[in-house]
Amino acid sequence: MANVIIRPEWSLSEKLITPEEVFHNRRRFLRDMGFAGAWLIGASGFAAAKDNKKYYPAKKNAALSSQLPAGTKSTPAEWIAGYNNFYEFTTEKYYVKRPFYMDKFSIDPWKMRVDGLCKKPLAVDVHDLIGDMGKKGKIDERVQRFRCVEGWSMVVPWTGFSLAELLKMVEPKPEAKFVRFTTAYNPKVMPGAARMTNYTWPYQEGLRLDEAMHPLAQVATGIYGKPLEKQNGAPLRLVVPWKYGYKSIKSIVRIELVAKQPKTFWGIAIPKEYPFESNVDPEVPHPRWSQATERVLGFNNRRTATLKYNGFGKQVASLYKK
Ligand SMILES: Nc1nc2c(c(=O)[nH]1)N[C@H]1C(S)=C(S)[C@@H](COP(=O)(O)O)O[C@H]1N2
Ligand SMILES: [Mo]
Repeated sequence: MANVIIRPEWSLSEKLITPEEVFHNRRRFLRDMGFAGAWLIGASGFAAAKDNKKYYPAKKNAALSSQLPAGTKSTPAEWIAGYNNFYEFTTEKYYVKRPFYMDKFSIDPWKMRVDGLCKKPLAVDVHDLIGDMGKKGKIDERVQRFRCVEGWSMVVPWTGFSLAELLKMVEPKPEAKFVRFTTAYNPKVMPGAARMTNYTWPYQEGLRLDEAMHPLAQVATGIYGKPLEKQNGAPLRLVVPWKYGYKSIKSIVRIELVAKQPKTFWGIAIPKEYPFESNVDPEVPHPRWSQATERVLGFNNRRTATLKYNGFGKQVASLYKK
């Protein structure tokens, strides 16, 4: 994001079609698996992850979906699975998905803590948590235009549950005013994080508590009617559809209720360009480019007007009344 390369449109599609797989070294894979196991506790996930398949595809939630012109199709799945921002692995969007990166990144089991200023802190294997939410009927699908600060978007069917459902479980204390999110960090299997030492790892993000409690703030566990792909932030990530994509932190290991506004990965790196709030707003240009329009990827990169709050003004504008 700090070094955006604008490619000619033809190179986008050409690179997607050309398979550029790098064969991974099996011995190294096994060694790193052992390491990955060390930072994850708990082992109940294996059965649960398999059982959870029954929750996909989930029932559609029209009220929490983007209002798109009738007949709008989702961006072809190869795009969201093949053009990714996940700096822990690489800044090369087309390469994140490669087995070279993804095979060493193990997501089952996956321990996550929800703690801080709350009455009932939680430490769970997320596969158990997903099963729990599924059983309670809290998992739904929301088709939303996902807007990156770089000026592109994709129409994505996200499956998951409202973050509010999870936060209610831990009972936030009155002192809790913000929520901090943290991505897994393991330089052994994250060559980007290992190499780019100028950034402050792990990746972290934050929301105000009232934003986090809005039903549109989603914990996504699936995409295109299936469990999430690793490159999209499996096993569980945030999707905050009225904010720029970098707020939607991937592969979360900790959610913490806090009193003060937390620091964020991009806020630390380039504070002037990535403010904490970061609501989608066509009238507020990024310091280095306009935010008035976006290219909807997967449809000849058609340029479309960007909408305030990414089209969710009716639902969220009241959060920002002064
Ligand atoms: N941990 C982590 N989360 C992240 C990022 C990242 O580099 N690391 N990139 C962000 C950005 S800039 C965007 S646009 C989205 C991209 O999500 P996608 O690859 O699923 O489209 O993830 C966000 N979450
Ligand atoms: Mo982004």
